[in-house]
Amino acid sequence: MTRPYYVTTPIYYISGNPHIGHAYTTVVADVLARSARTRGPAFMLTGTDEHGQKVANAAAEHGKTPQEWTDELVPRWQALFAAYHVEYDDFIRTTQARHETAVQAIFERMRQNGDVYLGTYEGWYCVSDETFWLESKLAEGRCPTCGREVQWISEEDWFFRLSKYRDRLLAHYRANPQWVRPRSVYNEMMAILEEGLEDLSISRTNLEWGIPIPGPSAGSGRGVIYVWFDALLNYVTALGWPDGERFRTFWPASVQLIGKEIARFHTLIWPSLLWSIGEAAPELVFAHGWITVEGQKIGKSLGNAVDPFALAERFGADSMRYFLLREAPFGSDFSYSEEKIAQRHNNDLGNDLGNLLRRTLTMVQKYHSGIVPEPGERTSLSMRFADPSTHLGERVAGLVTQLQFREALEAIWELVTALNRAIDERKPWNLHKEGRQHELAALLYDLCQGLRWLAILLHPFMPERAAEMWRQLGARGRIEGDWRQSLAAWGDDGSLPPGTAVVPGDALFPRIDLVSA
Ligand code: ME8
Repeated sequence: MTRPYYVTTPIYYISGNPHIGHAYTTVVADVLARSARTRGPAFMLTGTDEHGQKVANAAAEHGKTPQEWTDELVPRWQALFAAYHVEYDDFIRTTQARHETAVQAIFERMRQNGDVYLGTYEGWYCVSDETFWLESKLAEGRCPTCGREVQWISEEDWFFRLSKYRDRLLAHYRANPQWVRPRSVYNEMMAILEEGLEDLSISRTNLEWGIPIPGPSAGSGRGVIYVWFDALLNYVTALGWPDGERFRTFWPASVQLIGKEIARFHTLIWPSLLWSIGEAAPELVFAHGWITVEGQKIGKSLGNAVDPFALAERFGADSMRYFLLREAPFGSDFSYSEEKIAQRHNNDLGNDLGNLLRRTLTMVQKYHSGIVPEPGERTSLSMRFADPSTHLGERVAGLVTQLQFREALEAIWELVTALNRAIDERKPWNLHKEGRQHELAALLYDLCQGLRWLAILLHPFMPERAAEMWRQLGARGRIEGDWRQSLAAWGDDGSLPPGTAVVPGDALFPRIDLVSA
């Protein structure tokens, strides 16, 4: 049996409206989860990071209490993910009791095992990134990550003994060179490790919006737990750490997706926190690149946020999902523009895929009374795509598991191209004219089976449009079923048998003209 699969996204700060970057990571996680569900149990987690100075400031600017503010904004994130056809298994809010109680228990356990101790912190703090910085790391006196001003903080704080875990981290990195990807991020983290690690301040004295420090000072206004300590733990509190059934089933995570700017937290601090409570590190942390506009990372505070709802509305959520996964090798930065999205939508999706379905169904109607014909002899298409040694389903599953989404879509497009070519070369209209009914029927059967395969293979990427393909083909049963069964053979698995009536409908990807739009 396949090991249960667990994929997470970062939990997002709700200091403003969500943007396309938030949709991006969450869509990628959804593709992984949907793909994993075709093989066995899978669990996808996303959510919101609601504590900290940054969220407290945003609430204050809007004349709200932080709780009012977050309660108001959380539905926007949930609506965003629904608008992008994301089906998460759980959505964690760090203000939920299940999270706060577990975080306090973990803090307490670490205080007992000596990994958490009281000390004095003096240094710089970036509110926007909720990050402590050493003077030597500042860039011309500003935050080296976001370039904003930093604040001088001097307070008595609780510390986590991060330095203690340096050797174990080094050993873990050396023994598992694939545990942080891509390689550039792995190398960057190794360089930090080789320099050495300082203990981490994990409380904030002058902040009220957070999880109270447990123990003797609890509730006495003597400070809250540092937002990153609180936030990182969401990945296990959501599963019911320490003894929830989900935790026992799904931990350690198969893949934790993050943007590269938060790699340090997830690949140095996070495993150390886990080890401190006797848990295993995740199998893989993948730090992906940024969506940029004119070379700048898209982000609310940089003022170049594009409205992700408007984009899904305009191009269709599945076309956006396709664009996000197809545009660049996963891991790299890529720039966003409406022209590029429109091109992918019109060319790859409209011309290649949408027309293939439309042409095929029109011919099945015209030449075969709208009924899927009987298969002919074994054909070159089935040999090319369904042979065990070159099986397209296996290749795609392998590429998705490796997070090579662009390559997986390119592999799927080999089938799209081959089916289009079969139509262009074999010219069904001539076969019909020449009365070669048997050949014509065999070709139409092949095209229908090819499209059945495409709907199944594309389902994790474009769930709604793939389901519409499935519907128009007249296919029965579950499109999201076990690939080993549904793609076992080129021919029929019972979902699209000869005699099925096809149900042609509207164009899958109606053309979008940017100028007149
Ligand atoms: O960092 N391109 O939250 P956040 C690609 N709360 N992905 C992007 C992106 C862009 N331009 N902008 C944002 C936080 N993202 C913390 C995380 S986790 C325990 C706590 C995505 O709201 C990307 O996944 O700033 C990035 O890491 C995340 O949103 C940051 O979201």
